[in-house]
Amino acid sequence: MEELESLRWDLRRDCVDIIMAGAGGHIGGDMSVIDALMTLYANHLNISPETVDDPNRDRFVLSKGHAMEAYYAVLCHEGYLDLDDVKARFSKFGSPYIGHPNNKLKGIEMNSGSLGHGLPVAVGMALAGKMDGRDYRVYTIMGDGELAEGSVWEGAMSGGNYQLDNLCALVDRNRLQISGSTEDVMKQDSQEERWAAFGWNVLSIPGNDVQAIDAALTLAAETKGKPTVIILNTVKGYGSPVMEDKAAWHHHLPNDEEYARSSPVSLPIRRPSMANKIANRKAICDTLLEAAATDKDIVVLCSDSRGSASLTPFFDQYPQQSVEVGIAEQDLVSIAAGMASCGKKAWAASPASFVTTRSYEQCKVDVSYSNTNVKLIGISGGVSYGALGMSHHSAQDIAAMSAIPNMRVYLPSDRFQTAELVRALVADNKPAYIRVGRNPVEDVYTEDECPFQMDRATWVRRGTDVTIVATGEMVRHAVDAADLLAEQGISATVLDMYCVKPLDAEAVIEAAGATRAVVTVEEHSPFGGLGSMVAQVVGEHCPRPVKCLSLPDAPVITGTSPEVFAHYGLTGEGIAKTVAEFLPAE
Ligand SMILES: Cc1ncc(C[n+]2csc(CCOP(=O)(O)OP(=O)(O)O)c2C)c(N)n1
Repeated sequence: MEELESLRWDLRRDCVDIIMAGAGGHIGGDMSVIDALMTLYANHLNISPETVDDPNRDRFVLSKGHAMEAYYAVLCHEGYLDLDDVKARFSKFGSPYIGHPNNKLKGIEMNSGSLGHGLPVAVGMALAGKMDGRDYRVYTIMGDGELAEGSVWEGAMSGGNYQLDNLCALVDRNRLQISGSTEDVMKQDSQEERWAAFGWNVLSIPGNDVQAIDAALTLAAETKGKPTVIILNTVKGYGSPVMEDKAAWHHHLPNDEEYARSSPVSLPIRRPSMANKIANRKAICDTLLEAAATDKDIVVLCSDSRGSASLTPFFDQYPQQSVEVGIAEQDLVSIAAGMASCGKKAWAASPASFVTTRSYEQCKVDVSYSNTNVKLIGISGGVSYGALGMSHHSAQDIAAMSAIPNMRVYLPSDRFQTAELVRALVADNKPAYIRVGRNPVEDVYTEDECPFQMDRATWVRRGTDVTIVATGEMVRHAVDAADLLAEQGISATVLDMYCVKPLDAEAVIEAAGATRAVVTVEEHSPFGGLGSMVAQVVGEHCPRPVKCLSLPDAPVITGTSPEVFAHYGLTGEGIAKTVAEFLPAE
């Protein structure tokens, strides 16, 4: 136990160094949970790097997957991974060390990152163990904000129902989530009563006290006839005077001074550069603020996502027209639909990956089929979450949302077009999905010159050799490609197809008809998106060779958006190269 008392500080230092080396991480939640992770691995899990395939091994699922840097520190200490290698490659281009659990790495059982999955997965593992007569135990750790996800309580229900005494859930009750205190965002008290009502054995302990954690885990293993939940009453950012109990440290890269106060080890600091550009999500907030000044029916809903959606100013200025639902994307969409059915103009914002596929049934039935006036804002779309990995990328959203009847799908290219689009959508009363990226983007248009017609593509360039149809952030790259092609004597049309659905087929037919080939560019999987839709139109109305540039049908390589785009040829240069190679001779 004495050894663990000193180890927990070493692990914290490793964790901070991993974050510094990778230029970012979920440092606050790493610090609150690391004592439990360490104690679990050191004293309770019957696994080792040599037994990762043993069918009798204990299983662990990190449900609050964003605490990955803490998990890396523990896995390295336990010999599954090499600390120097993790530090050298965490979050870097092409690295397997992403910001969430990746089960291609030794010792990691399951991928996670989308909150609310760990407990039901752990229930499945525990059930399988019972069926096979094995005596392994299953553990999962969740965040307290995460408990707003309904799927957690579906898991709690089945764990209690099946009396899974081989199952132990731990809740990192640090009382903070992204947008502030859990009790302000979506009340969680009393955790003890909630779990007990689901038939669980409940232990509530000081969650940064190694002895208490160790004793509770022993008690859980001795408890028969029901699963155990350990409520770890922790402090977010525990151990560092600059971080403790501060929501702003949820995801943060310490500056030099903060770093010196967080950890004694010094490392060169790599910070992401922020060019002087504006993210499209900011344009959404500005335009909604403008519209809400005269329209009290506009309501904005967020799922612990108001900061990432740049919608905090709206919540501050119009608290009566703002609704926080906590980390509960399905609830978000259904509540928005219910409000819209009572006359509100509901704008619901959440990461694109979650508001589309996690809430798909709600988008389909409550929004589209019921024809409610809900505008779904998918933020941080495509690969803009970078090294946070596949769980956070939305590479299927265009296909998924377009397949729903009565759902329109828009990907504006820059801030000026975003503002025009939002103004047009405020004025209508039909469902729509708008996807924007996370990062600042270069302008395609100007304040004075942003030609915009609802549901009509914008002709950014008119050419005679090739038609490039692009959407969202890819439009800027398509324009750059057209400029490069012009230097080679190739004349390109660029269509900004911000309206993927309804697709402006007329523009596609006109452009394709005047050129020899069509190239589509999108930040999406190769199937069911812009490329598929354009190819359908071209094939039917004016057959021409079509080349579709997209992300691959495979896990996307780790990297920042620019690195990923460059790797897959989704840049001005890459697109120009493809066009030059692909364009048939005259
Ligand atoms: C389904 C889903 N929705 C949203 C997110 C984005 N997200 C990542 S961490 C986080 C806050 C988590 O808060 P909490 O569970 O309290 O974790 P902790 O404070 O311990 O870090 C959110 C909203 C996500 N990863 N998954």
